[in-house]
Amino acid sequence: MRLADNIVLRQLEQSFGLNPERSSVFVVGLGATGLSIVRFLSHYYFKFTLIDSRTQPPMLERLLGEFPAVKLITGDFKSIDFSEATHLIVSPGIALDQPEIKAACLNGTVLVSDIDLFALSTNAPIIAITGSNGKSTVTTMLGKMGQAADKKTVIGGNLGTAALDLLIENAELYVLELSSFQLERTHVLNATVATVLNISADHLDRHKTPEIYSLEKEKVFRGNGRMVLNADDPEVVNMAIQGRKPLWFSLCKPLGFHLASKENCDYLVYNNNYLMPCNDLPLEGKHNKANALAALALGYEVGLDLNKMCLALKKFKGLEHRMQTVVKIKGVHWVNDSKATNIGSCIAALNGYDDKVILLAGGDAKGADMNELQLSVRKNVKHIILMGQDAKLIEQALNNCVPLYHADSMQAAVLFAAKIARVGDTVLLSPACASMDQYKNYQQRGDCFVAAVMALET
Ligand code: UMA
Ligand code: ADP
Repeated sequence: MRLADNIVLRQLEQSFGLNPERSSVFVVGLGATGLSIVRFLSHYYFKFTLIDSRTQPPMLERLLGEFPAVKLITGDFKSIDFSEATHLIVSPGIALDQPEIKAACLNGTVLVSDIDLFALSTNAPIIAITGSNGKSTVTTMLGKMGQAADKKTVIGGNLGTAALDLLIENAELYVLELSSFQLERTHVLNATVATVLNISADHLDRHKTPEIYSLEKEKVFRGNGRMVLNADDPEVVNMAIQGRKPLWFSLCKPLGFHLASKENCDYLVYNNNYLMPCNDLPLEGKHNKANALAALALGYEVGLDLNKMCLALKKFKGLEHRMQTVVKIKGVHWVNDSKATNIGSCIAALNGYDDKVILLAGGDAKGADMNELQLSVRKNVKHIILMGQDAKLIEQALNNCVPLYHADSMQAAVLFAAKIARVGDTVLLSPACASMDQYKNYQQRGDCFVAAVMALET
């Protein structure tokens, strides 16, 4: 439920000293998050100034349509006087070490996130999901599970719809996907149940070291809610907090939600209860069994019925751009895994195959150490075709472990892959890199791959 306005206002004052009459709020960033914050602050009649470093921020037109009188400043942060602000609400895309933001915080300006505002506005249960990979898949699985259990379930956050735009009167369950960027600036989440699905290096251009990245993810457990932890990931195991007995999930240990065999068939199991055969999961890959176990554990902690959750899993066919079979042409499988934007997801994809993969990879490596790819590439890949700004970096890291080629466009990469592929091979786009060096986003990159593959048929 959305809390009554007077309660929300009292909580904002108590937690952050935020007050519509006295506070001068700077909202930094006009993307999806910025617009949702504007809607929220306007609802409570706050005084605020909106700032974006871009001259044409993406939500400008919508903002002016909804709030024609809003005070908006665009341009370099250097030219903006942040000293007027009592509070800063900074969008996740903006690094907190920007000199102007850092200076304001050092001078006592209070930093608040959209997730903080969300958490103080509802008393419905919140499931909070983070990790390096699988967040969107598990968030969506839980959305389906909540629906199957007849609960008004609302999903979003990093998944797409900004958290504050999810607030509705009759919500019975919120499922939030949270990124390290969102968590680093969040103070009062206190989720009913939270998880870190796994940790592999990502976003090191922003967080600088793997240790800092991991600490930001761990903030998902702030508060005193239940913890769901991956028993197979040593970094996640270390996140267990004394006095808060975690519920585990595991692919290889008989703990909490896990896998076990019966009559030569693998099952998803909880407490000796064989919930469903793994063969009934429509999703490919071992990592998706881990995702299903995590989703079951999270749903269980908010009281969803196990049988209804299993029914939802049986129907869930997965999200676009994640290990999606595009087509089979002349005995060659073409698979779109454009959402593999870091090393961990690319390795998970490769582990699902034998050694007959032609891998298309590359893009913006975000500061990651690409040496970690070498083992899986050596084991599962027969040719690799590299694209994008960090192609050379990957080439150096792979140290000639497989035949390697460069392509200057997706079309060229697909044409070349088609030329060298043999019956039984899989051509896999799983870039291990972000897409923004060449595309608007991973969806556009995946669409471009699919279009190039489909053009082969004609
Ligand atoms: N930017 C500027 N100047 C500004 C403000 C932003 O250049 O003044 C740039 C940022 O550097 C960034 C881009 O604009 O490159 C978008 O940033 P934003 O904070 O305005 O983004 P939003 O539109 O609010 O979207 C954000 C999340 N984006 C990021 O964290 C970069 C979305 O996740 C999320 O869906 C949305 O809030 C709603 O919660 C996207 C994402 O790429 C999918 N997330 C990363 C990931 O999944 O790896 C973390
Ligand atoms: P996220 O939201 O964390 O980016 P997604 O569910 O969108 O996660 O999947 C992103 C990529 O990670 C895809 O390439 C997908 O195949 C892969 N992936 C999904 N779940 C896992 C997992 N548990 N471990 C490793 N990789 C995974």
